[in-house]
Amino acid sequence: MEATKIHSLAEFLHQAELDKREVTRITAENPELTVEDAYKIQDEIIKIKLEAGDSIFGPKMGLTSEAKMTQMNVTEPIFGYVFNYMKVQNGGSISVSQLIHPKVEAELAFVLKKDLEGENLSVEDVLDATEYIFPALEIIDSRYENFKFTLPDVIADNTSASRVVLGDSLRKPEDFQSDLVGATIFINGEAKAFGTSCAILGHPALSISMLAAMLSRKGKSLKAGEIILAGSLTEAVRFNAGDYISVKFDGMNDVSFHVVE
Ligand code: 0L1
Ligand code: MG
Repeated sequence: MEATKIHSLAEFLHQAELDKREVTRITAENPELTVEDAYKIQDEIIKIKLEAGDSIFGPKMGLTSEAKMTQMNVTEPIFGYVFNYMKVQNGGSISVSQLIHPKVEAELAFVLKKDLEGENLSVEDVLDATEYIFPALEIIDSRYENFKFTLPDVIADNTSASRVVLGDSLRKPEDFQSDLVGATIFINGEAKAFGTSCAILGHPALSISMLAAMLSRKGKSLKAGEIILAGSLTEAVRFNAGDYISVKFDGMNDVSFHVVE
């Protein structure tokens, strides 16, 4: 796909986020769009945001559950980037009027103490390079009508990245050698979704390994100090103004936010 087309599709999706407006998926008019083109559009959105003064918080993995991969007919997850403007304080508020049709996922985040590079890294390689693992909530907000998209659409749309709430319980990687962590999403005190860390590609460290592999094919690597969202333990749950979202993770403090108009 031509560079001018890549740029105009990136502008289109970036503007949809700024306008908080859902748009028709870009493959409807561009059915030839490949996964490679889609990552170029994502790169262009990142460039546009950086030029506008935004800064990257860290990478995120998406479609890490078997259910989502089967639904999208893929064998590999996808990745995108969380920006600093997307960060929300634990216990803080998220305004739905700033978003389109947000959903919340219970995730685990990794902080690296060493650079990670290459293909086929084992769970042990990843844990050995990890400083801490901590709970986080990802708010996804596809810019597409009714959250309906194909794989290239969602990659181009920076994997629906929208907001992130970071928990304050830092766990040592040793705790994740064999432990299964569960998480339950409560909305206004009612349990809405439950899942375990096993839902993230069998083990969240394998998600980081896959990210390292996907980046290494692009000549990139993961860096010490980087915070990475490994993927969701649960399905994504829609929320509305007036809701209070609180997520209980085994052995860690709750992560929560209020939803305001
Ligand atoms: O973070 C995720 O797993 C979501 C990736 C994009 C798919 C979606 O928006 O549902
Ligand atoms: Mg996610």
